[in-house]
Amino acid sequence: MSTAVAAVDLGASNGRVMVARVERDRLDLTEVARFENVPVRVAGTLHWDILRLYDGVLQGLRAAGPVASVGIDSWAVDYGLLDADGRLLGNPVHYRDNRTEGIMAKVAAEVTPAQLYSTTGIQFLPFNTIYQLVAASGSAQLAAAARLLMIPDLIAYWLTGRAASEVTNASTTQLLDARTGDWSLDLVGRLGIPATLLPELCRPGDDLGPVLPDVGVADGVRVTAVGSHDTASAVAGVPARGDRFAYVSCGTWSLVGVELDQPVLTEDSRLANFSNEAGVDGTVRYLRNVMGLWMLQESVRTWRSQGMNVTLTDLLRDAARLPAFFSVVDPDDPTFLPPGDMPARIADVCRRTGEPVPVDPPAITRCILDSLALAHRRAVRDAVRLSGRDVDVIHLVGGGARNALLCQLTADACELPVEAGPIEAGALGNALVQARALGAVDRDLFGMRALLRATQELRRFEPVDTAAARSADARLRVRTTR
Ligand code: LFR
Repeated sequence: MSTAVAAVDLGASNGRVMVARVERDRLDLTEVARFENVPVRVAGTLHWDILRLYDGVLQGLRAAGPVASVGIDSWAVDYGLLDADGRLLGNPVHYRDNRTEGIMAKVAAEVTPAQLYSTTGIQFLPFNTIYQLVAASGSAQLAAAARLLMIPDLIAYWLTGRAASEVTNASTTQLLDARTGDWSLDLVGRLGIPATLLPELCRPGDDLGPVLPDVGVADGVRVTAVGSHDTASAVAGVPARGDRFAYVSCGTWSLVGVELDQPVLTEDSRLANFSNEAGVDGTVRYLRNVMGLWMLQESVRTWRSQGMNVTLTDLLRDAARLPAFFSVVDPDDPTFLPPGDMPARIADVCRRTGEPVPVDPPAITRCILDSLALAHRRAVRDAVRLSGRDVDVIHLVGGGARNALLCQLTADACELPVEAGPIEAGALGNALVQARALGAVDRDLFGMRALLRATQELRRFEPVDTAAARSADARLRVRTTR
């Protein structure tokens, strides 16, 4: 008898509902719905169209057929605010909105970066929830708010009426104490964030209750908390053999790191801007955000808006024919974060750092992929150095696993084999946590990973040409003084 569960996986560019059928030794995944996620700028602020996304989820759940449970994961850091009646106060703001500009410095004046890091262990990214809340302080909306719910928690709340904050995603707020795993009330108090906004925490595997009858999806379906941060589900979905692995969860972002039992809260770790995000089963996702395929997605969007008829297949084919590591940028340059003309920004950065300026779409594509591979190298090496965890292999999961050129370049740059896949690691990690909570599989994280290895298609890339990457890395370090 197999158990069917629905995994809702919301990404920055689209949302998916997948149905997984799980047995002791079997696991298959079918996509039942896919819908666009198109942010909307309203009165100068970039928002998520959350009701459209919720509707996509509902349609997907209706198309899913009978399932025992639903689990929801999405990107991190963003939230909706509810009033005292539980009504949503406006559309959630997109983390790429510029309202958080300059806020990190403002927070640093209240709580030093060293204090903030030793409490939370979270990477300093300008869009973390903590900065979004400080940016919103004094607003009528925040004053009227009774509750804050992260995106997946908000969807779960609409489905069940239960307001809880799942811990893997809660850790990305930069308001959680990395040692206790609870909200840091001290931090919250010092920044003037009302502690009453923060819901009780729940964990992957917790039952959140049945879907409410008036939601209009099949009766009796339960909502189960999963690693509701998509990266937490993706890391749970990494088909690793033991613990000597690094991962690159590669989509809009590349999340690069290792899995640990304990956080690394050292000064060196802070300076390297590494995060200790909460993982499934009490693990620590020790990782750094690398700008990721966003740079390519946004370039493609720019070219199309300029009337160019580009396709990803052609770009990747043409880019693969160009010389490796000829022109590289640091993808972590904050200039690449907001939406807008990406090719122009890449050209500017190249001019600034003395790199050859890539002019046409294939050359720019090549520059992006080479630059990402080098950033993967830096992050893997830093993760190993700072955590003391040795690695023999890199698991590259998520949509980026489709991109053979990026996988090969990552193997070359990291001087390690890359095992690519599953593409749907996030949905698989989401589904396995549900299946386990329902008793359909009886496996720890390593057992779940063995099931993934046995059932999912993986591709292996051995490092071939490592010299070009090494010299480009050395060049970039000098040019960007990283
Ligand atoms: C990936 C991701 C990253 C997070 C970024 C913004 O989809 O969740 O882990 O840093 O989106 O939320």
